[in-house]
Amino acid sequence: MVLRALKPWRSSTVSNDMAWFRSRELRGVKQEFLRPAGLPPHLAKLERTAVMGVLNVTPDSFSDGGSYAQTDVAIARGLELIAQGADIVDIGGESTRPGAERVTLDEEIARTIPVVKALRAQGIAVSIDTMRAQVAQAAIEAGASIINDVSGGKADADMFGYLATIEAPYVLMHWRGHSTEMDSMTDYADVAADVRRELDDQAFDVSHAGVASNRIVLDPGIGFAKTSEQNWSLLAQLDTLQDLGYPVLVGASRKKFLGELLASDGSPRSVDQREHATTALTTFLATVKVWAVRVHDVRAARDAIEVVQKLQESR
Ligand code: PMM
Repeated sequence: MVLRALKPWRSSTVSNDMAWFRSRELRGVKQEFLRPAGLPPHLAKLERTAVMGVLNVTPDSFSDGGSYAQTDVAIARGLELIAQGADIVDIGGESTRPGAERVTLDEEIARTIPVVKALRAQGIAVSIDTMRAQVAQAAIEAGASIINDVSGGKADADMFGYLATIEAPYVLMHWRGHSTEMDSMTDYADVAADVRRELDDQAFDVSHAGVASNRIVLDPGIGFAKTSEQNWSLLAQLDTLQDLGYPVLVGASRKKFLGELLASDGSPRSVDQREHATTALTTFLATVKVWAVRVHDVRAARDAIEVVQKLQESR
């Protein structure tokens, strides 16, 4: 109760003062590279933007839905992502594309956990893309290293309590509601400021639940309760979010706003023809030093990141 009453003071005074201070530095392109605590050793040493390869073990995700729905095919795809340069394989068992219905807990566990186990057995760093505390727990017990929660703790009241019992990094994404309703939740006074405030509030709540704040990664939630223009505004003002001082992850790969940008004859560019635009965004994101990008084509992302790194070292 008392903390709730204190929250507006904390958000508007401390954060905003820090934001003013840090954004002056940022405008001079002096963004620090930040990564979360609790990563496996090889990722804790990485001095560049990490590549999280998408592995949706679902029949209906917008880009790769159906391709890896069988366990053995999903495992083979995870190995392929690593061979192509992924640092982390992000395993999801529930589609979050607009309009998607929820899967049951049992189904989500049946889809994801065998894949987590098999990839861990090969020494691969795995994140679990889930909104459910019970799936997060099953995945951690099977060897997952990172929890990636697109609901930022809003879909399951048990998530923050569970997180307080483990040490893994937590990707806290901006989210306003489930896939069936999110397209009607796009009212913002100022999208960058509003997303920043809503994420800051969730980060405060998860810290208050007992999760060390240095384990938290923030994600603007590209495509979740946002119009295309709002996605562009958010990306263009990513420093507003980075100002909060947390590592940032962005998942923009092949999303609809890219298809709409590249539309011809009134039709959005098809999902499989959005790769160059995705890579252009990865180049931008590596330049502003986000901790990680979540992508489908990991080789293209790694190449873009190598180029940015070389340019930075060659100054
Ligand atoms: N997007 C999707 C799924 N999981 N996780 C994070 N952290 N950030 C995202 O933007 C994100 C995500 C939906 O995209 P997909 O259908 O390609 O997996």
